[in-house]
Amino acid sequence: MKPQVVFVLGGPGAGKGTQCSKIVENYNYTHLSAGDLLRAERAREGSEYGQLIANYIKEGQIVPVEITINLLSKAMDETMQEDDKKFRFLIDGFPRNEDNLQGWNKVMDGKADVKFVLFFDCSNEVCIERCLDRGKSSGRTDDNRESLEKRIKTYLQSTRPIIEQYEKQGKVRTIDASRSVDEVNVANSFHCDYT
Ligand code: UP5
Ligand code: MG
Repeated sequence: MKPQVVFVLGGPGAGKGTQCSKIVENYNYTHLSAGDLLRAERAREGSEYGQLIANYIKEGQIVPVEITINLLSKAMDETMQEDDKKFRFLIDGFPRNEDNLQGWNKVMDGKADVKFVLFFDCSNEVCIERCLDRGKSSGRTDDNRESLEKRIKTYLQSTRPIIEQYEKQGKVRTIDASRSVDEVNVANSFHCDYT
């Protein structure tokens, strides 16, 4: 079975990871966060990309796609090898720019279907507040005001145009992400796939 993919996009701290965990509880999807995979690779002993990834993340820049796509496709392969019924994926935080999108198309074209993009729509102010609040305990090197300004800038300059491209194809399902964790309602976006 070909992997069926939902891209999950939105600003830093919009709640992508939080809501993906809830989706996984209710629907048969596997959550793959590109950011989490990159952070794990950064921490992996002997990784040739550890320092590069660390620098990009702190600067709010987007890691070259060759690195990210390798991690994503490996994670998808491993999941499907373990259980061939696990072919639905939430790919969280990717594709973030044109380089990401082209890299995905080059490697995954014909091998995976992108069903839609789940877009977590949230103001920059709310995004920044959430990340600063999380920064008190997260230990993330990019949950500080300086990195956050860069992350927001990268999001507006590079990621929004990708969302707009998918919008033109009618593939975006928008979620109001500014509400509380329990009020953010992703159910409608998924129910229509199961009817
Ligand atoms: N929270 C969540 N929902 C809330 C709600 N409704 N109301 C109130 N609070 C809410 O949530 C963030 C915080 O807000 C948490 O404390 C949560 O409890 C609270 P979370 O669910 O973690 O939000 P999320 O959107 O996942 O935020 P995250 O910080 O993960 O978003 P980013 O997109 O910035 O981070 P990511 O990990 O995807 O990427 C980090 C960096 O990695 C990038 O900046 C980039 O440098 C690099 N990267 C790449 O280079 N390439 C990639 O493909 C991916 C990442
Ligand atoms: Mg996240």
